[in-house]
Order: sequence, then C-alpha cells, then structure tokens
Amino acid sequence: MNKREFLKSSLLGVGVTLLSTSVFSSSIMSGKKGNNLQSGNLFEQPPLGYAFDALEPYIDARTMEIHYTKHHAAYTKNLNDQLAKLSSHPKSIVHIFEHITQYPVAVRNNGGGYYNHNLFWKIIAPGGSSEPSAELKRALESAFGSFDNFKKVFIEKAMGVFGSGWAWLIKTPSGLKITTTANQDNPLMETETERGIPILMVDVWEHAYYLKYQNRRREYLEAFWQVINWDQVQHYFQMERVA
Ligand code: MN3
Repeated sequence: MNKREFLKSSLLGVGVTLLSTSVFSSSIMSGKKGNNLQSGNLFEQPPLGYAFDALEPYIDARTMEIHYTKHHAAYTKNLNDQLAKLSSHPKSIVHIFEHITQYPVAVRNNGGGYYNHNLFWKIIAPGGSSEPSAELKRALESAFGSFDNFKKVFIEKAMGVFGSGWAWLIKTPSGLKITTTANQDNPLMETETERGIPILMVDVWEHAYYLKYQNRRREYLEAFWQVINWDQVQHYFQMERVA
C-alpha cells in the first residue's frame, strides 16, 4: 500500500466512524437536491456525554460549559449556515477537509472548529484508562524514545503554538508524529504538510483555559494530561486499520 492509498483508506476509516457522531438531516437522507439546507442542519453537535464539572479540578465546569455551549455550538451553527449557501452537498466532513481549498475560508474555520472539538471532548472524557495500552506505548517509544519524552515533546509543541491552534499526535505511514495547526485547521486538511490520523489532540486556544489558568498554558497542558482518556486514544489509534 503506498502512502496515498494508506491515507485514503485510513482517513475513510476515521471519517466513517467519526461521522457516526454527525447526523445527516432527513432532507439530506431523502436525497432532495439544491439549496434546501436552510431549514435543516447537515451536521449536529454531538452530546458532550458527561457533566460540565466532570473534569474538575483539572478543567473547570465554567470553561467546559462556555466552550461546549458557546464556542463549539457556534462553529457547528456557522458551518451549517455556510454549507446551506452551497449549491451541492459535501459527501462528508472528511471529504471537505481533503478538498478544503475549494471551500470558503469560513467553512475551513467552522468545519475545523466543529470537527476538532468532536474529537477533543472524547479525548478528555472521564472514565477511561489513565495510561496508554501496551501496544500504543510501544509505538510511542518507537517514535519518541520513551513515553516520558513523548509527553515532553507534545507539551513543548503545544507550548510553541503561537496564538490560537491545536497540537496533535497523528498516525502516518512512517509512524506516530506530533504536529501543530493554526486556528481550527487539522491534520486531515489538504493544506497541511504533515497529514495523518488524529489520535490525541489538545486545544490551545485561550478559550480552552483562560478562565482558570489565564496565561499559564503549561499548567493547563499538565492538567489536560491528567484527564486524557487513553481508551479513546487507543480507539483512534486502531481506527487506521479500518480499510
Ligand atoms: Mn476550542
């Protein structure tokens, strides 16, 4: 399997699974053509799945509430509003990312905002394993020398994001890599030089931590580390094998 085929099959695997959290409106499912999206939403914001205070004291309830009900909700609404203006319906959110240069910048920003938070809420969901599986640990050791070094590099990369953006652990044909994106871009977008399957990600926009941590991004990142749901990381890690 060459790199292009790998990415295609891998991204499809992620797309199909993650799209199960998106709900196509009945008008889409019924196959109506044209600009009929004004009264229906192509993408829905998935339920958070846990209480706003579930990640206390690491991530405070007020931040979670505003982040989910205001920021993420707005990205979702704005994405739907933008897509309603288009003459044809996108096949999937992943398909949009793979052809992102063909879309208005508002689709890029709000589509990324919609999708990235869908992933992120699951990564910080309570109740999962507090450490990676043996298999994932071996892959991390292979790529970064040790698990401790992986954590160090990930946090340094996240610290290095200037302004608003994200840090990512991604699966690529040449192994696990850490990358960063600006704004709401993600490693599925055709514009990224480092592309791959998102496995672990952290939101380093100030809205993700400012209420509790103000300018202390490193403290937020250490706190984030305490709430990583490694079962979900493992789930994303294995998803690439879905052809
Ligand atoms: Mn955010």
